[in-house]
Amino acid sequence: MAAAEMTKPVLFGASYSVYVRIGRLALLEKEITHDLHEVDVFAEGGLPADYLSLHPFARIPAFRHGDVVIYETSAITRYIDEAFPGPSLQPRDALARARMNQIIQILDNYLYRPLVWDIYVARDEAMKAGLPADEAAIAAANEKTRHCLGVLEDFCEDWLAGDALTLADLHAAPMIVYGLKTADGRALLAERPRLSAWWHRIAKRPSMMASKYPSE
Ligand SMILES: N[C@@H](CCC(=O)N[C@@H](CS)C(=O)NCC(=O)O)C(=O)O
Repeated sequence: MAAAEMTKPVLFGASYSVYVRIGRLALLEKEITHDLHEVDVFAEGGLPADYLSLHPFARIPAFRHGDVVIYETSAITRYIDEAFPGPSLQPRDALARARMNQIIQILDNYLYRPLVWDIYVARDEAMKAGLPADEAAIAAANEKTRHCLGVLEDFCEDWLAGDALTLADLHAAPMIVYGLKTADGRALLAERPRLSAWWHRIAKRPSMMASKYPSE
């Protein structure tokens, strides 16, 4: 066993975070013993000063494994998959792997913002403030999310990138969880039968149970 494999990895970030959960899911699916070091990126006092040595862009998560420090979730999850034993979370075939990477990019670029921020966070913040939500902005986010889920529906088989669980599924599920906390998100997912079946499949995985958001 390489020396690096004998060091317990640490994921830095908050348990409410979509991107931290993606990293945790990869660790849990590979059954890698690890620590979650809580870092609240939205804390009033800001991030601990030394966190910037792990992540110069002040986002979460960051990941440390021995002397290795990695930030950017997709780099972290690929490292986790490739540096540790356990079931492979990436297809071997070049085209299937490209599809998985394509889906991850779609999730980052076209789903995360409208579904998580512009629907879930917008409604949650309005509700907590006792104010009406900006329905026009939320309607626009619904349309963007609908379009994105339609694209994902076309890719979706048993899993998002084919017939086996991959990093694409682990990237999507934490976003969908927040979406499903809203009536908008539930209605949008219900329009997509393959994605709905996929959701029931992934929601039952022990990794999903073990990484629940505090608010879940
Ligand atoms: N591209 C980054 C995105 C990570 C990200 O946006 N994390 C959020 C929490 S889920 C964050 O740190 N937000 C803090 C901010 O926007 O200031 C990655 O893939 O790791």
